[in-house]
Amino acid sequence: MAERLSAEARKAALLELLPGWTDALGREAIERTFVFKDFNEAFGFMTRAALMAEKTDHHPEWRNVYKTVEVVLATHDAGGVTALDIGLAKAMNAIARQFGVV
Ligand code: H2B
Repeated sequence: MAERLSAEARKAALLELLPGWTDALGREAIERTFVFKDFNEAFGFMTRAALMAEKTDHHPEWRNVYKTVEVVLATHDAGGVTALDIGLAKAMNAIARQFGVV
């Protein structure tokens, strides 16, 4: 199983995920809100991210309202943030960039 990152390791990893990802308030998780041009692009992002999540067997908590996608990442099995979350966050940033969201 992937190892839970310490608060310091999490902060260091978050620096590589700027702009956008922050420590979630009140729980051990990281979060980012993505805002796309419209629903079509938001859902396109979610579709690609979902395929990535399935491939890696690591899944986001997320909420979509029209063109906004709120994402929270944590490793439930580990009770915190692991390298799997950092990897998925990086992949999501790359997918969002394909839709022009930096
Ligand atoms: N996703 C996330 N975010 N955390 C997990 O601990 C997790 C997961 N566990 N996806 C996986 C699935 C596990 O339940 C399966 C059985 O591999």
